[in-house]
Amino acid sequence: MKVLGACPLDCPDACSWVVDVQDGRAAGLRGNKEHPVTRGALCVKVNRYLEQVHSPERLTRPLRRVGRKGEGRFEPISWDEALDEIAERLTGIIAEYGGEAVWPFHGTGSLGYIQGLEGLSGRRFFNTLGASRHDPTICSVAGTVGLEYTLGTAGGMDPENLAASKLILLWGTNPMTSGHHVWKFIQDSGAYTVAIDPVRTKTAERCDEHLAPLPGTDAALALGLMHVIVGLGAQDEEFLAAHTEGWPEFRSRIAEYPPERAAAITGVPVERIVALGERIARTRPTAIRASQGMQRHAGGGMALRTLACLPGVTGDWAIRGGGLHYSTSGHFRLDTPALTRFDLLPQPVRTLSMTRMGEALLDPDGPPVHALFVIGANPVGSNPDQRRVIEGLSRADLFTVVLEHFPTDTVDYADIVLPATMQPEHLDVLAAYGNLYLVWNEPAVAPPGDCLPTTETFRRLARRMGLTEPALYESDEELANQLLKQYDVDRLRAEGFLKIAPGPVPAGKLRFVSNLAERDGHAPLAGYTPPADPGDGLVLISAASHYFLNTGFGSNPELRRRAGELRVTIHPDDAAARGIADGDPVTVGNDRGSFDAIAEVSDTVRPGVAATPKGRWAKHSGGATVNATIAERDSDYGGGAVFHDNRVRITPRLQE
Ligand SMILES: Nc1nc2c(c(=O)[nH]1)N[C@H]1C(S)=C(S)[C@@H](COP(=O)(O)OP(=O)(O)OC[C@H]3O[C@@H](n4cnc5c(=O)[nH]c(N)nc54)[C@H](O)[C@@H]3O)O[C@H]1N2
Ligand SMILES: Nc1nc2c(c(=O)[nH]1)N[C@H]1C(S)=C(S)[C@@H](COP(=O)(O)OP(=O)(O)OC[C@H]3O[C@@H](n4cnc5c(=O)[nH]c(N)nc54)[C@H](O)[C@@H]3O)O[C@H]1N2
Ligand code: SF4
Ligand SMILES: [Mo]
Repeated sequence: MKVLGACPLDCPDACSWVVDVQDGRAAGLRGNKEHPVTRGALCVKVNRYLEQVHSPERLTRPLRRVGRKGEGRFEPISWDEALDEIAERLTGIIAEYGGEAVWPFHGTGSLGYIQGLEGLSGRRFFNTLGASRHDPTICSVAGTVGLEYTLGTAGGMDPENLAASKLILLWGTNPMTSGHHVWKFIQDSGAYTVAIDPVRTKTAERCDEHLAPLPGTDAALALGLMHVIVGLGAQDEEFLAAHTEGWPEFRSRIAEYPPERAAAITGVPVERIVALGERIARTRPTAIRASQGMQRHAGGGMALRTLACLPGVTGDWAIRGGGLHYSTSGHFRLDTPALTRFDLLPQPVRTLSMTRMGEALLDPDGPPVHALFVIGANPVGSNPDQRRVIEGLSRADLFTVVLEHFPTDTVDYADIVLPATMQPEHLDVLAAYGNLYLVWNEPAVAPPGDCLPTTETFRRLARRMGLTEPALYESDEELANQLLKQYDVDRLRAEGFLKIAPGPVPAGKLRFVSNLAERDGHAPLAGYTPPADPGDGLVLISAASHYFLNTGFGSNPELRRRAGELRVTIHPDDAAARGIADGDPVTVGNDRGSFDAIAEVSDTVRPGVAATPKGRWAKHSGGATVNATIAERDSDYGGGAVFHDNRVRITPRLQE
């Protein structure tokens, strides 16, 4: 039997897949050939997804902690025991401290709307209790807000239209690793491709040209390019007059960034800026494919905001194959409020930011958190300021429940662990953020052991606590129908995917001057905001690993073998200055923390920059990963994280 499903992982592509079920077991998994973006192919990670599903390491029983927090010693218990204990602890905590002492911490392990982050699975239950809100700030919010200021939407262009582009700027994005299906459309276009990335990534290797700016300086580069374009008189006056607001002010802003100044800020040679500016000036349509990488900086929101102005100056927004693609999420008309039901909150509650977990657990601005539910997240591995996160999770008075598939670093700090179903075992719906398809995931097989869908876990917990709100007991099908009111659910379910129609971009006029930004307390005019880490040393970029998905797959034996030992890449000049040779053991650190790695001396990173992949498990890495060095500091817009705005010292590690 073949069953249509969807990849739930935090990846722009949201592949449609086909599960081959034999004797009630998922025996095969392949990409859906019918899906126009998946085109039959998954990826190096998800080709091994069934190894994960059938892994002997998989958590299949509820567990109760028996050792110290962090030790990772547990005993299996029944669901009845687990639910009784959770219900009792929650009731006590809420009676003593109020509902806001409860924090449902949702991560990106699954982006599903029914079981995962996008519908904040379980949120109805938490609303009934009056729990704190959770703001998933860790990934893309700064760029989203920045684009909304300029465009009135973060939706952007349909990436399938990249096939019609003549010039494509791959700006702070590494799709060959972080979502490769878009590359087909880029390849089909035959366009001239330019990678703009401090690191010569797998993507940059494939491009016609590569510019390596200093991290966090992209808006200055964009302004320099626009300076060249306007200097040639290549701005689209008609588009500017009809579809934009604030052009005179923005034109003055551009005038502040002649190529020489942009070169001084970005470290890109002036002649390269001039040449690329000239190329953009004469090439219609030009498209920008940007993604989340470049906005993990103090000025990350502003970077996307200013980048989205560029196709406004050239008029590319009006041409098929022109514009900017960051995320397509803004185009889906999904009724998430119907899923999350924040109207069930008995009173207004505070919001806790995902990226500020250390602060929220140790030094809260408001009442302390006493009960933490970690759902599809691995904050020990993925959050900034690992040492403080661990310190917070180690609090003896914190009651922590972790819903998981694998014994992650975070699981080790749980009081109760609940085993969750994996994608072939439950119903879900995905909306891609790198294309315009909804994808349906039909349950294909029964779960192993005692694993339960997240929805069912919270239905049972609600019953155990005697909650009477009917919305807490609706089935997964009912939830899906409520979410998808605007779409043909029967067709989606039958065919496995459905392309939606995008809204207009820009929505209304493109705003070089944004009232919304001003209202939020930000500069009204788009511009450049420099990086902020005040430390010395090299800027350390910790971007997507080719072999892991955040910390997911982090214990898969074959992927670990292929990823090899943990390396930090340093430019030969920077290595020489520190007496470091290729293959040397080094310590990478700053005032926040440090981790150990092997030096890879290579000019794939520009001078002043070092790179190491994200996603390693602390318990495989001597107790600390790159996230020990990252500051729990907000980016400019939306409280986003600043993973790549991180200065470190790299020193040789003496071996005994
Ligand atoms: N294999 C794999 N795929 C993934 C993930 C994974 O962990 N592994 N993660 C998934 C997730 S959660 C997300 S959000 C997406 C993210 O996907 P991407 O947006 O591709 O994010 P990153 O990998 O953080 O960064 C992309 C590139 O930005 C570059 N970069 C960093 N700072 C700057 C800067 O200041 N300017 C410029 N121009 N470039 C900069 C980095 O060197 C990197 O090559 O990928 C998803 N896909
Ligand atoms: N240094 C550095 N750190 C980063 C980044 C970076 O660029 N550099 N990028 C950041 C980004 S973009 C993101 S999105 C975050 C991600 O941070 P997190 O949201 O913490 O994501 P993961 O580390 O993948 O952890 C997800 C966990 O969910 C589990 N899981 C998967 N599916 C399900 C499910 O259906 N139910 C349940 N209960 N669990 C499930 C997986 O086993 C995994 O352990 O990491 C951030 N961390
Ligand atoms: S991780 Fe991305 S590329 Fe890989 S199967 Fe999932 S959606 Fe497709
Ligand atoms: Mo992300």
